[in-house]
Amino acid sequence: MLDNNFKKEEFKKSVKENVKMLYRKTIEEASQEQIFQAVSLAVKDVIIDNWLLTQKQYEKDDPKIVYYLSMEFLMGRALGNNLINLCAYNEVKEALEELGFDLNVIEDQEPDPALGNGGLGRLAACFLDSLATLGYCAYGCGIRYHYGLFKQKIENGFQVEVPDNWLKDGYPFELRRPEYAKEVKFGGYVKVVYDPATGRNNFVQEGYQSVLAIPYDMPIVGYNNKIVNTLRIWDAQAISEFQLDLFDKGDYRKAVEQENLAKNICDVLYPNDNHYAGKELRLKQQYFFISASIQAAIEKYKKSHNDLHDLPKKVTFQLNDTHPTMTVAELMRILLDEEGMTWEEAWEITTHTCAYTNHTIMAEALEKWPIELFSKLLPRIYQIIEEINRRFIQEINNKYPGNQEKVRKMAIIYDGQVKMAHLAIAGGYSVNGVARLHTEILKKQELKDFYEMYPNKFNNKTNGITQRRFLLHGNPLLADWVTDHIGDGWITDLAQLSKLKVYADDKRAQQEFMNIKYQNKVRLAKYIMENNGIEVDPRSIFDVQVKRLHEYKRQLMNILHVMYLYNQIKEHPEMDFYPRTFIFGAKAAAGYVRAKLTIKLINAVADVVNNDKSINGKLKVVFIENYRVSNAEMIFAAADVSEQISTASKEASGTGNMKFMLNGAVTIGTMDGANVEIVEEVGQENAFIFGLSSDEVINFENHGGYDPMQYFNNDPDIRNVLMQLINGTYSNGDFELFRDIYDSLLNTKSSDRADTYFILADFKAYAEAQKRVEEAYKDEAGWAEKALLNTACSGKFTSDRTIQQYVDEIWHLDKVTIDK
Ligand code: DL6
Repeated sequence: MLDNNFKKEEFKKSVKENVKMLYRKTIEEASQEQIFQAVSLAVKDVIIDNWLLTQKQYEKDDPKIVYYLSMEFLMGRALGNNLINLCAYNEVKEALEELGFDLNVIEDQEPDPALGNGGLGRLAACFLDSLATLGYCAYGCGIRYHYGLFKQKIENGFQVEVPDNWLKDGYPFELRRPEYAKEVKFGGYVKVVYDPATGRNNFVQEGYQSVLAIPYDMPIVGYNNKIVNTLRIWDAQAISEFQLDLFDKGDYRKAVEQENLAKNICDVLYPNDNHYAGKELRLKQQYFFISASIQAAIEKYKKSHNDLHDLPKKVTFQLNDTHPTMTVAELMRILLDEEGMTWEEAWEITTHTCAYTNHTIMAEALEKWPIELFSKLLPRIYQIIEEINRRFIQEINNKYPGNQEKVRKMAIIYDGQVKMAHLAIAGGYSVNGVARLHTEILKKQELKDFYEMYPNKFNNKTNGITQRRFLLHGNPLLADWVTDHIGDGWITDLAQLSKLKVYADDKRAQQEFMNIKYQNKVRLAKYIMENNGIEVDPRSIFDVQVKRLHEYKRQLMNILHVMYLYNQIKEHPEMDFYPRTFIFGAKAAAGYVRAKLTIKLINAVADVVNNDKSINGKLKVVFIENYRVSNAEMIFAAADVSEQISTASKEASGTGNMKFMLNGAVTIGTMDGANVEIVEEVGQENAFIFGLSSDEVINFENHGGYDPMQYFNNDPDIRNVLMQLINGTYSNGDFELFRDIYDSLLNTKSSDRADTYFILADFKAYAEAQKRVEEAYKDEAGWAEKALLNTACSGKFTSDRTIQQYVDEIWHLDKVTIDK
């Protein structure tokens, strides 16, 4: 379908014109990168018309707005996605072919904006896509990091981090908006000034340093509806550049300090996933983007409304985890100090405007800021939080008189720390988890006391993903096949995929489906050859685990199992074994030593196994360098088996699991996160489930009784594999290289329990489930049916469904359509 604004000949003309204007070149002389810039500009031109239309419509309809506040937006490349959502992908492909260019190659020129770490940031990006597609007025608010998540190089099997200078050549899909700049204040002290006119004390921050927050807007194009929402990311600029007179007044030191503050704030994304590092700069980043975003939101609201008491009817601030929790205090500050409201009025508004999503139960990810650091950097905000805390403790005391234990567990400030999750819960009207099991664990375990106090705030919103990127763009062959069979309604209504169920046992459909999978495997095999120099057989089972590297995700269990299989093949060369390619992709946080060592282990095993001619290529191991959104799309499309093997209870939801399922991969996994709901949709018989349940894990954690040594002593297969970690098998005779991993499984060196993530407890069940995978794969028709059913049953996992639930149950937004 061709968007009305999109005329092929005009488009070609505009690309040529852009090349001329930007580079003083003819199209024949331009490089692929220059063509990318010129094409993007032409596409942006179309988008901007729709952006203006959307703005006009919003001004007219005055819909309620959700501000999705997030430290991370893992957007991935924009060009292809924008073309898909403009319904102009094929036309532009054709136009470029006529000009002598290949759209895929042009798309590859785009830096992959990696302003996020993993699931949490990518979820935010999917949500923006769905919000625009469903016609809801939404702003993403975040930070314009100059360096996104590092690029990963693998050198001698080790991860090396390379800075990601994504802005180096300029980013065509952003618009600088200096006219909307906001001042953000840090440090200084709070002066109390009595105002006899009102009889109130005013709180005035003095002696502070300022930074100017400059917004950059990125268009978020809805699918085929002309709606274009905005992702607003803030950059920092020194205020002294605007106030050169500071130098004249001799306040040189302050000017330099402000300059430095501005320089550092947006430098780099912290590369931690599910881990809190407690760095002062991170706290600055948080307040910086929150203060700017909330100021801008209030200013916008006041332009067309005159009573701030009605703010909750028109605005929701959704906090993507605790990182943006400062919103609660900043909104209070504005309402109290700038709008002159009473505490009660301000609190009533705030607690009906903020809502919080929890994305993890990992203790190490919980944000707790030392009060010295907090109060020094943000004196007024800290003061407000102290008062929130004082009143909150009063509320606890009223409800549970004399129960100091409750206060200890629930206070916002306790033990010299500000607990951000507690502030987010007390200061908002909704708390949600991201999969049913996760929400239940929050209610019964992690946030039990809060649930008891505010049961009505708690709700579940199972995550989802956008099919526009992860099927329509990432897997065009399958997308076309689906459309041929059930029409194209699935693009905006994924539940329609269930119409495919009737084809599950249809021989021809099965063959076509598996043939598409095969072609996608060939495409990935080519990528692997070009990038890793490893030859893999597309007829082998592609067994894939791609996600951030974290101990709880248990990539280690996967590679230990590969070592076990290799031992089996070596010991029993005659054994019937279906060829398997184990594919990994994962970045480890730069300071996460054990995770990085696991990457080295995977590569070390790959070296030995891939080069052992005696096993006739039955087993291959590939570690794909620099796993990111752009290569992810290709990887999901090519997977047969989706590895979702986290320790039960630890993965809040997972979203990769959904992307694999959509693309017809079959899950091998634990009953964790959204896997539970995936199995519910597709049926136990179409997945391979194994391992401890979340209740069993939690029971061990609470009551002890887990002894990994018992598995080592009683199971020779496990013992063999573990001994190979310390006998040089995979380290050219170096006994020490992988000792830390060995120790982590068997020896308690610190206060941590050995084998924190129950790898040895689940190992044999995992191996047995893998055996079932192999048997099932040998049955071609049976496997095709399973694979097809996975696609057919994945309708629930669209982010369109998730967003509609947020809208119905938390945000209550109004649907907008662009007037014709
Ligand atoms: O909700 C998105 C995503 C989940 O799918 C993952 O299971 C979960 O691990 C991830 N959580 C985080 C938490 N980070 N912090 N803080 O990334 O969220």
